[in-house]
Amino acid sequence: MPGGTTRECISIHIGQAGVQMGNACWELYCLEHGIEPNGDMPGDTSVGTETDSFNTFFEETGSGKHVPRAVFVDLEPTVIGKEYDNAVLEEIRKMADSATGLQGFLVFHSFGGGTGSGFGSLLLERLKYEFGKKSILVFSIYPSPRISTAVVEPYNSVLYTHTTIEHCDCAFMVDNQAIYEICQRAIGIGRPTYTNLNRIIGQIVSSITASLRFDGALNVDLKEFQTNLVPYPRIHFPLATYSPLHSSERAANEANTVQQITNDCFDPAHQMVKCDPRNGKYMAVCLLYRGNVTTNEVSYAIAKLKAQRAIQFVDWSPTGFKVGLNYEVPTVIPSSGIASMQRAVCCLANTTSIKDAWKRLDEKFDMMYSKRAFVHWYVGEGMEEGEFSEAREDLAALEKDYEEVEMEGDDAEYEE
Ligand SMILES: Nc1nc2c(ncn2[C@@H]2O[C@H](COP(=O)(O)OP(=O)(O)OP(=O)(O)O)[C@@H](O)[C@H]2O)c(=O)[nH]1
Ligand SMILES: [Mg+2]
Repeated sequence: MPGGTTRECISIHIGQAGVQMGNACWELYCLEHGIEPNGDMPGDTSVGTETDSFNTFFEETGSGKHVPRAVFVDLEPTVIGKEYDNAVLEEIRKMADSATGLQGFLVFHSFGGGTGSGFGSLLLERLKYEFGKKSILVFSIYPSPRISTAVVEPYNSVLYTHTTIEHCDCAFMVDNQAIYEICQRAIGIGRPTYTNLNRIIGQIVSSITASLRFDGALNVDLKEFQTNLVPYPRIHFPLATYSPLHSSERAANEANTVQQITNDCFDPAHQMVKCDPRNGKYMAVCLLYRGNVTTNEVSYAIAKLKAQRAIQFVDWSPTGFKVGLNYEVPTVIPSSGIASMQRAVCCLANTTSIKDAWKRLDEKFDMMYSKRAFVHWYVGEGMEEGEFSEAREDLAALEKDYEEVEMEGDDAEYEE
């Protein structure tokens, strides 16, 4: 990386889900870069100069320790975040000040948690205000009724989304139910724990950030995710899909060819959010490969996939797949039960079908809100009831935005 500036990324982990996802991600990053738990990195030949790619995520101290550029925040469930945002922001400012070429922020949280949604939206607002031009990418846990959740999660999710839709540039929803089923079906874990879910999530986050942390053949930076994936500011929730994921036992029977893993990206069983892209239209597709993969294999796999499957794009999309290639072989946490693999792909696709996820959330919100159930708790904390209906209307508008994108180009058929 010539020039001497590092394109730093600061990760912010909020609430229980944000913090626990953070643990899984940083554990994996450390393994990938050969960084020991105490911060030593025997393979670092340039201690003191922060120009290697991994320095985007790790800061080097004077004594040669490698410290994550990350802030972890969790609050007691009853605490109102407002008193703490200055302190947290001060930490973030310090990190930003020590950066030479800050790219932006990666924020991790749950939609449903009080801290994850409440403090999360407060912080995003302040980040956007203070670091306006920097990219903000968010990883949001989407609530699943099957995995212990609080009844008010649909409220928190809708309120959070309304407050933050203008303050983040790109957000990846991670549906706990989808990951839970992947754990059961692909990894063979009967009753997955949060640790199991988080390790899968770690693999995906690692793939998305690999091009920022390693030198690669075809690199993608934070801004590029947005420019490639987000055609309209509000339509910024790409669907992530990952392959391969197998248990260590089953892995031996799987070929995991470039063709196979590429095909898997268009199979709902490998998606991080439950929705059916076959019922929607794609606006953009980004394929991030890592490991033993060649550009020729990728081109061939994509051509064959397109010939065999109807992947429907909106009219105005160039229908090309943006490809990222990283030759570093993927790493897995040894005790995770996830088989190690020679190659993997993470597909980020902006598809209108993700509106199904909003629809499900909105319906749950409506069921409770029609009875005004639990609303008094929020009013008691100083919220106005009007904020509920305002947020819900915004989500209805979001669903409509997706429908309009889907209809664009079909106009001719509907006009008199
Ligand atoms: N994938 C995953 N989901 C989690 C984890 N911990 C909690 N969740 C989900 O997050 C939601 C609850 O939010 P939490 O993150 O626990 O809450 P919080 O942000 O700490 O907020 P409080 O309500 O103030 O405790 C539920 O949907 C949980 O299923 C985790 O480690 N991994
Ligand atoms: Mg909590």
